Amino acid sequence: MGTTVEEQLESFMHGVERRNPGEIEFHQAVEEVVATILPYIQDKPIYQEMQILERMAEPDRVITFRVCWEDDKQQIRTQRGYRVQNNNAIGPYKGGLRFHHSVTLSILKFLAFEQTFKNSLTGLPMGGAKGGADFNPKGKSDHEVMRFCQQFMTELFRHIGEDTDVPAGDIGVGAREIGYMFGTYKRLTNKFVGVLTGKGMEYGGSKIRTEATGYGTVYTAANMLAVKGDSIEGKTAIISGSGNVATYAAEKINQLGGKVVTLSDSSGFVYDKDGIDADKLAYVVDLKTVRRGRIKEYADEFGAEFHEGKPWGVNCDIAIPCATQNEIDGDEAKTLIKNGCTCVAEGANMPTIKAGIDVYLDAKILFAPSKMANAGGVAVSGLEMSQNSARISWSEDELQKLLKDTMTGIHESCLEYGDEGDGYVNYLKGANLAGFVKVADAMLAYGVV
Ligand code: NDP
Ligand code: 2IT
Repeated sequence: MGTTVEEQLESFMHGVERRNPGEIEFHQAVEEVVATILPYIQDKPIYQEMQILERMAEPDRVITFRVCWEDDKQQIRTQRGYRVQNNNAIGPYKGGLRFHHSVTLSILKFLAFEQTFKNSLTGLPMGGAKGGADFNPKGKSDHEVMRFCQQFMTELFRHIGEDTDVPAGDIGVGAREIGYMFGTYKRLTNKFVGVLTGKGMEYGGSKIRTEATGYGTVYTAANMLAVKGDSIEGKTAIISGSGNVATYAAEKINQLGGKVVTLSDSSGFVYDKDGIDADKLAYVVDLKTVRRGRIKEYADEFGAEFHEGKPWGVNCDIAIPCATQNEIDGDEAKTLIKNGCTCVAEGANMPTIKAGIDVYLDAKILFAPSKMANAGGVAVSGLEMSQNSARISWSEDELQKLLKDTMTGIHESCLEYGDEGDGYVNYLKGANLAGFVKVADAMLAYGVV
C-alpha cells in the first residue's frame, strides 16, 4: 500500500477493478465503504496485515446457474440464476433475491457486499448474501412466475439451508414468489425449516416483515430529526418507487403526521398535492401486488399529476428513495436541497451515486445511507429465523417494539462512529465503520481462512 490514504484507496480500487472487470456497481459500493474505512484503520495495522478489507471485497462464493422454464405458449425460456455468498463471519449468509431484467453479477455482488455491513449493524447473527435472476416478472402470468420460481429453486436448494444461507425477497420477489420457492424447497428436501424469510403467516412467516423495511426507513429519518429536536410531524415527503418498501414508508410517514406527495415506478411518478393517505395507499398496494398495473392509473383514479421521469424536482422536507440503485445523481441531489430538502433516508439500496452523496455531505443535511436506513427488513427477517428455530411466533406488539428498538440501536451506533465533533454527524462514515468492526473482528478471530 502507498503512504497516504488517497494512494492506498487508489491502489485498493485498482486491484478491485482488475479482478472484477466492468462490474461498475460493485466497484462503486466497495469504493464508498473502503474510502471511509481506510482512514479508521491507519492506526490499527492488524486489519491491514490480515487483509481484512481485501477479503471482505472478495465474495466467499459466487454461484451461477441456468434456469430453464416453459412459458404459457410452450416456448422454452432460458435465464441466469445467481447466489453471491459474500461473507459468513458473524452468521449464516442472509439477503434477498431480486428478479428483474437488469440483474447482473455486478449488481448482486454490490448488494451482497452491502448486505454484509447492513446485517452486522442490526446486531443479529447474519452474514451477507444476495441472489436472483435476470427474469422479468412484468406481464407474466401467475403460472409462468410459479414455473420460473420452481425451476430456480431446483438448483438454488443445494446451496442454501436454515443454518447455511437464508434468502428473502427484494425487487420482483414478494410473498407470491417466496411461497412458490418455499413449496419447492420443502418438496425437494422433505424438510419444513426456516430456509426463506418473508414467508406467509400460514407457514412460518413473521408479523410485520412486510412492513419492516419501509417502517424502519422512516424511523431512521425520525431518529435523525430527533437529534435536531425535530420530528416527521408536519413534514412533506417525496418517495420514489411504489413497491414493498415505498408503500410502507409512506404508511409510516402518514402515521407520524407527515404528508407524502409522490410515488413512482419505472414509467414515471405521480404528484398528489393533497397527500397520499391511507385509502389511496390501499389502492396502490392493490394496484401493484394484485392487479400489477402502472402508477399512472393512480393519477387517473385520484386526479393527481403524472409525469415521466423521477420525482426529485418536487419541493419537500424529506426525500425517501425506495425504487432502485443509482436513482439520484449529483444534479438531482442539488435540486433536492435547493427545493428545501433537509433529510434523505435511503429505503432502496445505494440509490444515490457518489456525486449525490458528496452534495448531501457538503450541505451537511441529514443523510441516512441505505445500510443504516433500510436494515429494518433484514432485522425482522432475522427475527423470523429466530421464531422458526424456536417454533414459536411473537405478537405484533413485540415485533413492533423489536423493530423500533433495533432501528434506534442502529442509529446510536452510526451516530457514535459518525460524529464529526463539529455538530455534524456523517452517518455514511458511521454506518460503514459500525458495520465493519464486528465482521472484521470475527474474521481476525478465525485467522487466515
Ligand atoms: P418491489 O419490487 O416491491 O418494488 C420496486 C419498485 O421500484 C417498483 O415501484 C418498481 O417499478 C421500481 N423500480 C424498480 N426498478 C426500477 C428502475 N430501474 N427504475 C425505476 N423504478 C424502478 O421492490 P422493493 O420495494 O422490495 O425494493 C425496492 C428497493 O428497496 C430495492 O433497492 C431493494 O433492494 C431495497 N430493499 C428492499 C428490501 C425488502 O425488504 N424488500 C429491504 C431493503 C432494501 P416497476 O414496477 O415499474 O418496476
Ligand atoms: O436488501 C435487503 O436488505 C433485503 N432485500 C432484505 C433481505 C432479507 O434477508 O430480509
